[in-house]
Amino acid sequence: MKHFDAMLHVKGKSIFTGDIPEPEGTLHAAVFTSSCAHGKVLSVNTSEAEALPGVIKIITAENIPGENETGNIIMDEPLLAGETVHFIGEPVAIVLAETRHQAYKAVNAVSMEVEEYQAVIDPREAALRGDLIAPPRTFSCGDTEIALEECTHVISGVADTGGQEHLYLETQSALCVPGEGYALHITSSTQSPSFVQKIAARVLGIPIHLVQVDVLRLGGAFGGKEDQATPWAVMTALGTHLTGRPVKLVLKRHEDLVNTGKRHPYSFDFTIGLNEEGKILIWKVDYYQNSGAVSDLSTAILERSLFHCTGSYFIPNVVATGYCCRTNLAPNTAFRGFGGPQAMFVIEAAIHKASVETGIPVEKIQKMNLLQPGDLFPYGMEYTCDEVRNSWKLAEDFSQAAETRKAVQKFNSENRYLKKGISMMPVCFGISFTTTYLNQANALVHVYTDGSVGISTGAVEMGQGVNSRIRQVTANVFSIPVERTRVESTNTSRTANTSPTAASSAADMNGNAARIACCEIRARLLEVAAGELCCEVKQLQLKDSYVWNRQIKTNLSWNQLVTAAYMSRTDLSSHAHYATPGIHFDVTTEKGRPFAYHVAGTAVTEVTVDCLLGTYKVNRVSIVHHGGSQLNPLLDRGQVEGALLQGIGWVTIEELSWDSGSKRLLADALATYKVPDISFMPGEVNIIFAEGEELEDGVGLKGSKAIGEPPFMYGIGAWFAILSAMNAFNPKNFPGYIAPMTPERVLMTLTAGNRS
Ligand code: LUZ
Ligand code: MOS
Repeated sequence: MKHFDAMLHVKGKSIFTGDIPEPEGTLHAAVFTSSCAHGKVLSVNTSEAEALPGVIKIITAENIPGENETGNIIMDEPLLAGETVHFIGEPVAIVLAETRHQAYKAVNAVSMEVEEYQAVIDPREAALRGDLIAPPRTFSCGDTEIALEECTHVISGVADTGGQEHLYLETQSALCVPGEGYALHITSSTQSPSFVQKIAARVLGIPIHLVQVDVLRLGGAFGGKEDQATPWAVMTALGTHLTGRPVKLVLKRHEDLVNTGKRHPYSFDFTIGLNEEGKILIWKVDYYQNSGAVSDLSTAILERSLFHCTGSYFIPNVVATGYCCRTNLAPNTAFRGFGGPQAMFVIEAAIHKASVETGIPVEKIQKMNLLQPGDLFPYGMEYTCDEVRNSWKLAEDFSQAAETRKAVQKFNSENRYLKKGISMMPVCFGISFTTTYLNQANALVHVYTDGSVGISTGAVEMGQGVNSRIRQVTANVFSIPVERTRVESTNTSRTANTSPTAASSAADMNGNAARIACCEIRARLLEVAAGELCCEVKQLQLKDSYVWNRQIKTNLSWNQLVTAAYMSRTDLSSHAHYATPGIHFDVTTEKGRPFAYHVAGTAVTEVTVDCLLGTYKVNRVSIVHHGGSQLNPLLDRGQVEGALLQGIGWVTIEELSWDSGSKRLLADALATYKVPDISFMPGEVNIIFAEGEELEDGVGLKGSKAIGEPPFMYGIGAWFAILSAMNAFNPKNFPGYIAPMTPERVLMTLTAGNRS
C-alpha cells in the first residue's frame, strides 16, 4: 500500500493553496505587524502607503464589521491590534494591492507610533507578576506528604525545555473568492476548516452558512495550522468582504517564522522521592508554560502536559501543577505532542538526577517503575495493557542493549576524546482530544453509477497519509480495489462542524465515520443483490468486486450491482457520524477516562560525542513501537521516522533565542535556526512494529492505533544519550537539565568540566 500522493509530489503536480490559479481581479494581501513586543498604540499611519501605486485598501481594526476576535477557548485574540500590541509580529493592518510586490512595498510604507511598555518573555517572571492566562491546574493522586516518610531519597531540581519552530514546507496561506451576495469561498492551508469558517463568520458578522472553507492538502502542519492558520484565512475573507474581489495571502518564510507561535517552552521545578530500591513513590512537579501573548491552545496543551506528568511510569503519589504564563512572545501553539513531550522530558530528567544521586543505574530505575496493567494514572484512568513493559523488554533484546553497553564501555576506554553514550526512552501517550467533545467526526460517501466511490470527511491531508488510510478502509468495506475510491478535498459544505485534524486522531475518527457510511450503503446494496439473486441478504457478501452467495462467487459484479441499485432508485450516498466511545472527563475532580487508549513503545539511542569540539552524531536508534495491527505499514514507518527526527531536533540543535533588549526573535531565518537535515539523520534507524493490546471494534481504525504524535517522544532519548557520553568523558560534566543540548552547550559544559 503506497501513499497515493507520492507520485504527484515527486512530479511537482500536487496542488497547494498557493498553486491555485488566481481568479481574475485577485488582490494580494500583505500584513503590517508590530515591531514592538509590548506597547500602547499611539497612531498607525497608512496615508503614505495608501498613495502608492496598486494599493486598493488598507484595513485596520476599525474596518472590521463583526467582532475583532479570533479566540476559540478564551476570547483574548484580536485579529488586528487595537489599542495595545502584545508581541512582535502581531498583525496591525492588512494591505490589499494589485500585485504581491506592491502590497509588500506598501507595508514598508506603513508606520506606527508606540509607547513602549515592559515586555516579559520569561514564564517564571510572568508567573511572579501573576500574569496567567487561566487559573493554575493541579492533577494529583495519593498523598505526597505521608509518602515522604517511606522515601529514602528525595531529590529536587529544575529543568527547561525550549520551543520549536514547525517549519512546515508550505507557509501559512489562503485564497478567498467572493460568491453570490455575501457568500465566500475560502481555500485555506488549515488543519481546522470548521474553525476558519466559524471565525471568518464571526469577524465579518455574517452567518456561518455563507462561508465555505475548502482544503485540498497542506504542505505540512505539525500543529502549526491547528489554530494559527485561522487569522490569515480570515484576513483574506475580510479583504474580499470589504472589496468584493478575490484576495490571496501567502506568508513569506521570514514572516511565518516571526509572526506565528511555536512549541511552548517550559520551565520546571520538580521533586522526586524513591525508596531504597529505587521505586518512585513521590512526584511533584510545577510546569511554567511560556504561553505567549494570547491564549490560543495553551490551556489545552497544559492539560495534556498534566495528563502525561508521570510519563511511562506508575507513581502512587503525585502533585502536578501547571501555569499558563502570559508573555510577550508570539502566541505559542499546538506542535506534535501537544505538551506531552515537555512533561516526558522533565520526568526523565528527574529519574536521571535520582540515578546520579543514588548511584542506581538510570535504566534500572526506569524499568522498575514502568506502567503495568491495572496501574492508575493520576487522572484516574486505568492502564489496561502491558505494552510499556513489553516494548522495553523487546527493545532491550532488539537493540542488544546489554552487548551494546559493553561495547560502548570498551569504546570509551579506548578513545580519549570520542565518547559514546546510550539511553532508553519509553513512551506512553494518550489518544483522544483531551477536550472530550472534539472527539467526533463525520463523513459523506457517494457511490457513483460507474461503481467509483467519492469520500468526504473532516480529515485534512497534510502529508501524513490520512487520505490513503481512509481509502483503504472504504475499499475494504466494499471489497473493491482501492484505486476505485477517491478522497475529495475537505470542505465545510460536505462535512460540517468538524474537529481539527489533530491529536493523532484524524484517521481513527474520520476513517471510522467513512467506514460506517460505507457499511450503510453496503447494507442497501446487499438488499438489492438479494432481489437480483432471489436469495436471502444474510447469505450474501461483497468480495473481490463481486457478490458472493454462501461463500460462492456469483455473476453479479460490483459494477452491475451498483447499476441495479441505481435503476431501482436506491440511495447510493450516506452520511455518518462517529463519536469516540467510552471517554469522559470531569474537570472539577480532574478524574475520568479521557483517552480511548494509549500508544506505547521504547527507543534505544546510541550517540558519539566529540569531546574536543562538542559536536555529536546519533549513530543508531532502535525502536519497538506498539501500533496495533497495522493498516498501512509504510505510512506508519514514515510517521515514526519523521517524528523521531523531529523529536531529536527539538532536544538537540533546534534553538530559539530572542534579543534580550527588544525581545526580537533572533532565530528568524534558516541560517540561524538549525533543523535536522539528511546528514543529521541517525546512522541507523531500526523499527519493529509490535502488536499488543486488541482494541474493541470502533476504537482505533480496523485494529490499528494512532501514529502521528507518539513517536515524537522517542527523540528525547538523544538528549540523555549525549549526556551519558559527556559523562564518560568527565562524570562531573553537567549542562543542566536544559533542552536543546546544542553543540555549543555541550562544548561549554565540557570546557567548564575541564576547568574544575
Ligand atoms: N489538539 C487539541 C490536540 O485541541 N486537543 C488535544 O488534546 C490535542 N492533542 C494533541 C494534538 N492536538
Ligand atoms: Mo496537533 S499538535 O495534533 O495539531
